[in-house]
Amino acid sequence: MATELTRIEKLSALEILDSRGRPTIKCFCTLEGGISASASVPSGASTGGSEAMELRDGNPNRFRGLGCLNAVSNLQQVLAPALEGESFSSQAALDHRLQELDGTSDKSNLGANTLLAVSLAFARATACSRKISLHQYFSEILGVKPRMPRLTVNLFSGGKHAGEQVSIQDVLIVPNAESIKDSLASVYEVYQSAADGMLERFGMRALTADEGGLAPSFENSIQVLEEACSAIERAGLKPGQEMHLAVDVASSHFYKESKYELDGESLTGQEMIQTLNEWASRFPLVSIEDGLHEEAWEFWPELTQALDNLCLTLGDDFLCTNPGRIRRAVKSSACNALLLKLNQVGTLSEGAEACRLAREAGWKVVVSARSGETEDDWLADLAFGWAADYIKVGSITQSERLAKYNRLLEIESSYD
Ligand code: 2PG
Ligand code: MG
Repeated sequence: MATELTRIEKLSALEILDSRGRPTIKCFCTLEGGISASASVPSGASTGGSEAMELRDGNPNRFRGLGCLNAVSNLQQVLAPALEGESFSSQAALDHRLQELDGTSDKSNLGANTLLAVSLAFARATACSRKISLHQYFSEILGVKPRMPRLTVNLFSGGKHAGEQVSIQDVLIVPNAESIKDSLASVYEVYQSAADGMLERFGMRALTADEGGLAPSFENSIQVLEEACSAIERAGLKPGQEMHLAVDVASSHFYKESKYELDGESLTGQEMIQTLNEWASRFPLVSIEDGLHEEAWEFWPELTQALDNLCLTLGDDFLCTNPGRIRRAVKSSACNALLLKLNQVGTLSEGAEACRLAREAGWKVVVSARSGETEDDWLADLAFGWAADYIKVGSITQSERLAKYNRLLEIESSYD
């Protein structure tokens, strides 16, 4: 069978705003035949040091340096002239060309945001032209059978997403339900009972953080985990049965001078592992994300061992969806689950490689949004198409998050 070629007719870009009101980039891709589609990219706040570079203008007089006009111009002045009129046999061929045009390993020339916008807009346009859904297109890239992920939903926020009133970044609830529809119904109950609980305890309805999680002035991390369990119980559900928890410790962000500054204490790597083991023994956690500093390679295998049989050891800032780091972590048994964020690496195909490596090692995969999101919903198709074990989108209260949950509902209903 001859390989089908997809010819790019036109590429253009626009600077738009994300859920924090910061600029990001949206790409429009038109293929031969006139089919056109767009995609926008998200942006993180608690980023890992090995993430591909997100290009920002750096002009302090405009969006405090966060503008994306240079990314837009790279797309329109560099990528568009190089790619318009070119035909590609696959997503991998396009992504390879994007990497080549950038010419750096960390995408610091044209920007990972610029490249990912093109990669995704091309994916969506190609899926449209082939009259298949985006998730089917994604699943073909990886050659896996689509499957609904389990939801992990931000309930309480701290760390960099909430002004650091408590050290840890997220406590998430993980419904154990048959469907996305039922999962969201039980998440709603727990979210509302958590909000009621916060009103009683703190005398005011808790303000929400970047991803819509509740962010009251908790005293310490244990209190956040305890309140999450109470909220589950108040909602009439059983923690550890109908609803589990997950935690994103994001510990690189409170690691100062070789110590973890957790809840007013200075902990060594060893003490941190001990603490996380205690949390996993006491609370119904399915995963602990970034429990240790992203460069503490020597301690990660020990953490994974300490959490074995209790919960997953999940790497976000630690791995940065970077195939090289994933290979190293597999080799040293440093963790057993990958948090996958496409903009950490820059193209769809490199994200697919990261996912493949994790699967080959027998790891679990969590497809994740960023704290700065747009109303685009490709993440839902990605999680389903790549058969992620979990999806991490944030809370259920802001439209940039709901776009993804609602898309999952749509996908689910199309399989009824
Ligand atoms: C994380 C993400 C999403 P950010 O740390 O997992 O919660 O945050 O996008 O700010 O890196
Ligand atoms: Mg994280």
